[in-house]
Amino acid sequence: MTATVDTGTDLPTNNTDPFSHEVLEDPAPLHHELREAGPVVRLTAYGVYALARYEQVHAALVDWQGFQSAAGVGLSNFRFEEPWRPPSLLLEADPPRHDAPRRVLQKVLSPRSLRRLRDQWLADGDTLVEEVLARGTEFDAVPALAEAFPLRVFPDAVGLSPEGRENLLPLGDHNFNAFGPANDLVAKGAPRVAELMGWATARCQRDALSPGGFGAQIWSAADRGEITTQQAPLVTRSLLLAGVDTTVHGLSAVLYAFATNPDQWRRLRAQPGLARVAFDEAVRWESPVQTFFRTATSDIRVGEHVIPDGQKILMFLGAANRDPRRWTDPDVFDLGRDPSGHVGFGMGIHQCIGQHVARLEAEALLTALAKRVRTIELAAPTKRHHNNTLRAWASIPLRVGLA
Ligand code: HEM
Ligand code: OVM
Repeated sequence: MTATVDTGTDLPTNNTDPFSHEVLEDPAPLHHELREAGPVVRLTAYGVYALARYEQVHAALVDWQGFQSAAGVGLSNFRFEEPWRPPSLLLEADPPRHDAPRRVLQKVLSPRSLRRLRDQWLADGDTLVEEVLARGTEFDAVPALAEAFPLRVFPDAVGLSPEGRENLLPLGDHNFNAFGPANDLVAKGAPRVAELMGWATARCQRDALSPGGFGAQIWSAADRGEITTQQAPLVTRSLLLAGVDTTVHGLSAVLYAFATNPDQWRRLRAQPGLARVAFDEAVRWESPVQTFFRTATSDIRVGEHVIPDGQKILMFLGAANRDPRRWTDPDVFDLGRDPSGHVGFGMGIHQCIGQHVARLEAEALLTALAKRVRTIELAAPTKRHHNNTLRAWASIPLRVGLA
């Protein structure tokens, strides 16, 4: 027995690079190793700490006082490094600065505020599915559905002007790469950063946003004094950076899940009201946002170890969402389970503010598909798209049988 605190001398270590192409292709083996190694693991490749078990990931997400976001939720530590862009007023802020932008965006994206979009989005789902099926019963679900649907409904809902919308996916892809290390994926996006961020910043100004949309509502909140007019474009920017690629890969995930689990597709068709549960189960199962970092605000105890003040902690949301300590048969996509409590949208004060938007998109697309399509199967091998943060698809070739 001793009163001295263990400073981590017997901390388990892992020297795998979680952002290597091998891990991005299939993160499951690393996730398993990290969960089994202990409640906290040192990642020697980057000199950071890692949490991969559900209990510790959840605990870190809800402890914003101990695990801060304002030093950046990527590998870069804003205490020492200049952020590559002005930080997000939501994602990369701690209370009290987080509070006002959060309140404003929460209201703009609330289930109540989304009700006026519902009928239109459901109709848009039907239209898109008709258009795709009119071209044939074999198609790549990534461009044809997972990209096409969010791009059809979301930019209009924001009130984004038409020019430059093709920038949204490359911009989001780079933004999510930039939370990782400066590897080849970041280098690939670098040549267009200034152009893409310049475009986004211009599109977030008051006069560029059409009346009634999410963007205009953010500006109205500024007029009411709920945030400053300097903050309005940055809050709007969060929609453009966080609102497209996430739903594209969330929809890809649920479509892949159904293509590879025909019994679950039959179940959805018998009970289309399961569309939202199905989407949440897919977000648990695939975790389209795989990781985010936090920074320790003091020496923080995790299990029998201490993470020193200022250290970066990588939270593996995808590993937590398949932790057998928390989930029965975690690798099984099952509409019969209750996926609530998954950390695929985060947890606590930063929990995804766009989750109702994402669920409405999924509901619209899945119910439209369930009406017209009796069977879904893979028609050719799938291809992953590698991103430092997103679990993403490049291609999901499908063959469907019509109802
Ligand atoms: C926050 C995932 C869709 C906007 C988050 C967080 C996660 C997440 C894990 C927590 C970040 C943290 O704790 O540091 C997802 C997934 C989505 C999705 C998996 C789709 C399946 C969206 C959409 C929007 C959006 C559609 C915008 C309309 C945001 C914003 C934050 C956030 C602004 C920061 C909130 C804050 O820090 O208070 N999201 N997201 N997300 N999400 Fe989402
Ligand atoms: C933001 C932002 C950007 C990317 C992701 C995100 C998942 C938020 O700029 O607020 O949440």
